[in-house]
Amino acid sequence: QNPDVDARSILSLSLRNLSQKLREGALSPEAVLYTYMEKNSSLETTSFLLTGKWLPCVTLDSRAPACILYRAPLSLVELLEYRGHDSTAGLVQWLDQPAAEDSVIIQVFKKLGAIPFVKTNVPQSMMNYDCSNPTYGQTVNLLNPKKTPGGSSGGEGALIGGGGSVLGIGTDIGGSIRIPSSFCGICGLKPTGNRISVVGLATCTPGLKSLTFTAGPMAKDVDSLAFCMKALLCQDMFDLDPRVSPIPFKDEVCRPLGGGWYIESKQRIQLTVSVIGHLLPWKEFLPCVSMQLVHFPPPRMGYCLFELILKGVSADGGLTLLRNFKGDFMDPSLKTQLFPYMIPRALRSILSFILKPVTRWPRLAEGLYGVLCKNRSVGELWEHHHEVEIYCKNFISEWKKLNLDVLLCPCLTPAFTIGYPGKLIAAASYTALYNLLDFPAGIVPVTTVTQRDEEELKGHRGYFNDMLDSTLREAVEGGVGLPVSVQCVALPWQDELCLRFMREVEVLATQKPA
Ligand SMILES: *[C@@H]1O[C@H](CO)[C@@H](O)[C@H](O)[C@H]1NC(C)=O
Ligand SMILES: *[C@@H]1O[C@H](CO)[C@@H](O)[C@H](O)[C@H]1NC(C)=O
Ligand SMILES: CC(=O)N[C@H]1CO[C@H](CO)[C@@H](O)[C@@H]1O
Repeated sequence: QNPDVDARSILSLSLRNLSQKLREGALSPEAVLYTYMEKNSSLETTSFLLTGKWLPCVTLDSRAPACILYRAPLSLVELLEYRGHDSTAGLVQWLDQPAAEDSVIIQVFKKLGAIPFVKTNVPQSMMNYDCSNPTYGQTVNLLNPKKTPGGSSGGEGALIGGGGSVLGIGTDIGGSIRIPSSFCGICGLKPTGNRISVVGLATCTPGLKSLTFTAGPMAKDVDSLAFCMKALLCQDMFDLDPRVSPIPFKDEVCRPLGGGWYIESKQRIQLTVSVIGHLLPWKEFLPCVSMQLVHFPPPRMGYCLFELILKGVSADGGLTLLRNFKGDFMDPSLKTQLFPYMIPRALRSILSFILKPVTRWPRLAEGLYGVLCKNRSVGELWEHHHEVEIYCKNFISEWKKLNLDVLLCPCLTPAFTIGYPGKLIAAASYTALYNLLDFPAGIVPVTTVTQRDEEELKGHRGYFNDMLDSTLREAVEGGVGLPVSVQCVALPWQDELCLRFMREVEVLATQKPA
């Protein structure tokens, strides 16, 4: 109803530029908010990506225009607690329990003048990278409705990818910011743990310590992520959550000097996708303009996946996770994934014993063994945490030997067909590795799937030519035109360096000849 408002130019601004125009009064806050709300409404009808309710965004009139995020409309993953609203993860048990308080991130956003205006959809229980639950339904990938937007922050991925939000906050315990960013062709950063407060973020697996749970920004461009990080890392957040490390954002970081890369480590974890071939030219392309990249195969990936990640996530035999489903419908997307937890205990040991020698499915057997193994004792859990510490120490010493600052590596890409993430939950190890290590890691889209990739995919056998390899092939079939992304990694607390590297990759991706 504002004919003089140029919606397209508003929707094309980065967070930094949008905030600047709002502060200067060059754009009216109402025009910006309503433009985004209108865009959202049109997206919602096609993909169910919102969670039913808009947030009450008119309460912030008193904020001074000097605030850095003055009247910038932002979106939030559903689990971020917002006073007076539910955070349910699509679980019936959690319905009708409105949050008594805003999460720390929301409190800081409000102090900075931002307007959190909408919450977005997640998979039931969050422990999956599809985006479906019986309460709000299935969110689809706007680039191809047969594909999932990824998860768990999948509604964010779809909304931002579709242009319905300039920046959103997602959460990540195994790839939940990075997988939807990759599947939807946007950028996302999983910061180092305890850099951004997670107070007021509900989780279905409280007590899980093997993987670090984080919250971080998702946006169309890397600069918006950096701008949001800089805004959030302020005294207000350090005061509200004294357990966050009070390190302000470093504007000046040297360009990364030493870079490493890997595409496949010839170990059992790596699920090969033919489009990963797109990344090969990158390791040759980067050095001419930017830096030398040296090969860095991550140490002992098979051990890392089965012994550290899977066993860590299942240390309680699935007890805590399953408790959330009591008296609820289980979303079909979760059935394959949660099935092993529902096998009676006695049968589990027998099954994993029988499955072990089945060479046709070596990875499946090992994966099941990791999950089925047991409900471990305290002593065993301590031993597990100790093994994780040793692995981190070794990983860092390998990294240091090569004088690396940053690492370029694959993430799950391109988007999977709806329903497949639950069958390929181990594939999340591409991203979960950096929750285990607690390194900052971000996603940048670099290219798209071509017809030729699709042809080559038909011959994909992987290293094992087993059920997981063929399931992966099916999952990425029919993906021509979908974004292909890479993952950029830095050492803990080097979030700024990670962003700097992501920015360089982003610039190269736009310059790269087709
Ligand atoms: C932001 O503003 C800068 C300088 O005015 C401009 O160069 C850049 O293209 C803008 N970017 C976006 C995404 O609006
Ligand atoms: C886990 O082990 C504890 C102690 O050994 C036992 O009390 C509990 O019932 C077990 N839980 C499951 C789900 O097996
Ligand atoms: C801002 C924006 O993109 N608005 C669109 C909302 O959706 C309708 C159709 O559903 C479009 O006509 C608008 O342009």
